[in-house]
Amino acid sequence: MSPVTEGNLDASGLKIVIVVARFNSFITDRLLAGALDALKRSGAAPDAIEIVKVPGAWELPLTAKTLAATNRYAAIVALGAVIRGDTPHFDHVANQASSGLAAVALETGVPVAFGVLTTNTVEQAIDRAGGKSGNKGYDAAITAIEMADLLRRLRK
Ligand code: INI
Repeated sequence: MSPVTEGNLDASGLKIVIVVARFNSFITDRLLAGALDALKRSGAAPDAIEIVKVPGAWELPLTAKTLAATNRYAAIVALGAVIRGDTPHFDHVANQASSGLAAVALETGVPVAFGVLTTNTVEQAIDRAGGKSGNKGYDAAITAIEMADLLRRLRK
């Protein structure tokens, strides 16, 4: 049997920072609640979780990069809600957030979980922020915990 390495879901001892956009806060507040619920259920100590708020999803990558550079965090959870309007603005913000956050993880080696909703409608966002399609903030936080532990194991 070949050896398999994977991260576990124990957040005890992990310092995690959540960066959350205020834009569409009626959605991102729910994503934040989901992320905090996941971290607490996974054993994170309350004082091991930090929250940083930014104006919108556009600001997430630079903020995540700044936080990653401090070397204080095992993982970053990025939360936002980009909802399509009638202009191409959506595409610019959504692309900046997704490609920027991916770049931060690759450039810094700190895992960045992508909890940014990019939806066509408000209803789709509500469904994914604690509605019928779950809570993507919760899911992102679980992924952050697993990746933090996986990278710790791989670097040993
Ligand atoms: N920011 C979001 O987080 N979601 C959006 O849907 C959104 N739209 O559609 O405009 C949005 N725009 C603001 C953007 O993130 C920046 O904060 C702003 O452009 C200033 O840099």
